[in-house]
Amino acid sequence: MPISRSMTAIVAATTSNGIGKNGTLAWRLPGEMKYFARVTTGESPTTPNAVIMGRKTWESIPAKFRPLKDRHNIVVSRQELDLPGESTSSATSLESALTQTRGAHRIFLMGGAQLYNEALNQSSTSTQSPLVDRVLLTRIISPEYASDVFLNDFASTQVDGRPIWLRSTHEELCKWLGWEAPKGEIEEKGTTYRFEMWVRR
Ligand code: FOL
Repeated sequence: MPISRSMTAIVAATTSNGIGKNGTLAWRLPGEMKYFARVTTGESPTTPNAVIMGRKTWESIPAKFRPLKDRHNIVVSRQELDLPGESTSSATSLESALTQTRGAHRIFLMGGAQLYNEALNQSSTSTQSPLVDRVLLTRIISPEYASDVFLNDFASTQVDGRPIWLRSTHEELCKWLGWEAPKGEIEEKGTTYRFEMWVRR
């Protein structure tokens, strides 16, 4: 069965595309985490959004925040999973996870590296509708946190000598979000970052 819906990947990455260390995030940025929660929850309580994540990402979420509230949590694992709560489901592949999102308003892929890279690679080689057609990237500008898992450099992907990912303007990001996100470099506890949006052409 062909996949009819695309997802938005949401990720925070350093300038060398590091996204985590020892099974968790390499930083603690409450303001950035609030952005993640607001974006993925959305503003439409009648039709919640879905968040799709890998098993290791699920396990990395503090137990008290899991399942992520007001969102349909779909966890991808080859093994059958026994998940708590009514707002959770398990899926054995990204494609299968997508078929379980039916009523969702927006669908977010929230990691980790294995799923991000699977989805972003597939979307660059397939002529079909891509699994991921938008990336909400929080670029951690400094410091360069040491990482042991990395996002592929999706932004450099070219097809026929042309980049397939284009960075949107801040205005386009806010329009898509439906609210005004902070523009430019944000400083939080000595860490500098920026909210970006990338879309597939
Ligand atoms: N994308 C971005 N931009 N930042 C992230 O930190 C991030 N993290 C993940 C995936 N995409 C991301 C995966 N890791 C929680 C914890 C870890 C996690 C994702 C979410 C979590 O506990 N979220 C709560 C917020 C709790 C709080 O306010 O501190 C939630 O309700 O979303």
